Amino acid sequence: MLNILLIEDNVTYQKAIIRLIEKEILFVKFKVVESFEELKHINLSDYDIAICDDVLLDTNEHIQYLVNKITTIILTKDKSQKYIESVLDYIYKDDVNTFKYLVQLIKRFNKNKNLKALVVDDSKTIRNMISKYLKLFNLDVIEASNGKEAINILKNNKISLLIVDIYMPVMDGFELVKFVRKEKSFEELPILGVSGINDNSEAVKLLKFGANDFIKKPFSKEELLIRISNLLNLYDYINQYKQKSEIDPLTKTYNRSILENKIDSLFHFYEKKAIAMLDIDFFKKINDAYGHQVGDKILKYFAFHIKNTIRKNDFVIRYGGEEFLIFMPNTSKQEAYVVVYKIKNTLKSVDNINFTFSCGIADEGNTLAEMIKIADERLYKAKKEGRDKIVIK
Ligand code: GH3
Ligand code: MG
Ligand code: MG
Repeated sequence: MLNILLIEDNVTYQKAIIRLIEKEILFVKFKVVESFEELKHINLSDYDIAICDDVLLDTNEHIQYLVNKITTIILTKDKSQKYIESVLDYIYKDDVNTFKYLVQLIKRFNKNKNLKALVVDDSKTIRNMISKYLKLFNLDVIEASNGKEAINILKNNKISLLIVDIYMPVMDGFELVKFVRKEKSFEELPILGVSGINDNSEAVKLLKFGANDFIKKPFSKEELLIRISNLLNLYDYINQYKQKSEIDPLTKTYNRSILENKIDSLFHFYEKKAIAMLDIDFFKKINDAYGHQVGDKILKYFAFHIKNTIRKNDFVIRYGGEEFLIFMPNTSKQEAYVVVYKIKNTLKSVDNINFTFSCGIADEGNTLAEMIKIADERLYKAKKEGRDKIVIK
């Protein structure tokens, strides 16, 4: 839930802003305040962001009271941007289009709460300034003073945005971007380059190494935030789309495309890993006897039950119609057996129809394809030996 404090006495503006934002953000709550007197009685820490008409809080003291405690967007007719350093942004009331911008800004602010940015710059002053802006924008921020530090942080944190300076001691921005792009593409980590150099060819070089955008010092806060918004919006969009294309609509498990896109690289990342292939027994007979819809219900339950039993780091993939693959990192086949045995032991009937499955497990094989093949052969063996069995040899 996003809690917005709207400090505005004009009812037309109030309504327009609330309507526009409610249309775009599902879980949002507004509190409208119409004077500073009223504002003083509000507990500001109950709110995520304030949208404030600068005529209502006309003195410096009033504005400071607000911006010291909460991220604020100023609504104004005055173009002086007096408080730009301490507020998130200015929205001009004389232009209808800026209200659309306000909605986009709030939307981005809301999504940023789950994201972490890494700011890499050897200048503490620049780092602090960028961090301050990003925090106002609701991003979590970690700082590093060179590429090497950044790589260590990237190893241990889920970072969604990397901001890099070019020239730094120990390891510069070029080296850092090259290193990051060896394993992470844009949809995993967008990169924004920052530099004070007046020579454009340096920026171009960084872009060629894989940075996605570039901003030259000195830059305004507005410019930085807009470029960050653009990168993160694209990043979200691609990931939402990708997620949809990787999920099987019936069982909500991954489909086979994830084997190539993700599991293959994880396979080589983990030294120890196991694969289990599970296939429902005589599923055709179940379909024939009770109908396809009942069959679907069993498939959904089976997938749900597997997901409920396995660990957070395991992956379930719908490998075929009624065949599921579980990829288990840091797991031997004996340990995988325990997990699959638990799945088997706690399996329930669906609409009073009992069903069983057979399973083959492998932790041998030098490639993903090889390990799948071995597990599949064991599954076949389990079927041949009478079904309702788990085979690991
Ligand atoms: P076995 O024990 O040897 O695995 O026998 P089986 O009948 O389970 O295997 P077979 O491969 O002969 O048949 C699989 C059946 O699964 C046939 C197919 O119609 C059914 N099936 C595949 N996808 C779906 C689905 O999405 N929904 C339903 N209801 N059935 C499906
Ligand atoms: Mg089957
Ligand atoms: Mg089958």
